[in-house]
Amino acid sequence: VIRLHDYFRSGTSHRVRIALALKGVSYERAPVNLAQGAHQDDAFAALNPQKLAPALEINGVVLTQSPAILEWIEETYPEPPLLPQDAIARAKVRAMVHVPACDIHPLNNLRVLKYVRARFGADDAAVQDWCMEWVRPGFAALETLIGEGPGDGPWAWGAALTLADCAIAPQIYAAVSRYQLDLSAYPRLARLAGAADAHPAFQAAHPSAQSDAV
Ligand SMILES: N[C@@H](CCC(=O)N[C@@H](CS)C(=O)NCC(=O)O)C(=O)O
Repeated sequence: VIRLHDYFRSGTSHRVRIALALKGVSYERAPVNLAQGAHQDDAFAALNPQKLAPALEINGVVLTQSPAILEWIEETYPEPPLLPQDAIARAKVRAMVHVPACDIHPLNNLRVLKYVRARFGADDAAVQDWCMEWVRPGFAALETLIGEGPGDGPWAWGAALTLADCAIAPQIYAAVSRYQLDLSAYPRLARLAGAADAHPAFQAAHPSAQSDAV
């Protein structure tokens, strides 16, 4: 049994749901309500000592860190491949995973936003500015990186769906839904988002399609 401990609105969880859906892997969900702090409970800490979603439980073994989980999914379910064959191309796709995973999302995470509110008195407008400060350069870099790839989209690595799309689509969704980011400055990301919206796996993985969505 594969059980995903996640939260509908969690971008890191969203990445994993997309990859599982693209590979056609069936799994159960065990939602963890991050808004209510359920990830701080002992029960969840026993799964992930970092107290962060997602955690993927496979017959009692628990995997954490969504990029590591994406790689496990790719290695365990090779079809359809979500990494190119060539080592340079793989490194470039992984770099596009890491832009949101290492350099955007961590700065916009719930605990960080709570801290800037509590420690520095940031109000809603300041929190939005804070988030956009990290989203904009990350998205601008992704535009360039996508443009340097095989081209002609609609995905980050040309016509091929890759792990990069699993990581980028949730970050776009978060920026647009939470902060009303206008994607017109990022035409390649807008095209990727459009392709994701039309794709059944991305639809199944979408936050609004989850049982705990509110
Ligand atoms: N690098 C980790 C980050 C996990 C993470 O920060 N998850 C968020 C949800 S998207 C979380 O649990 N946040 C809870 C908090 O900040 O208190 C991963 O990619 O899995």
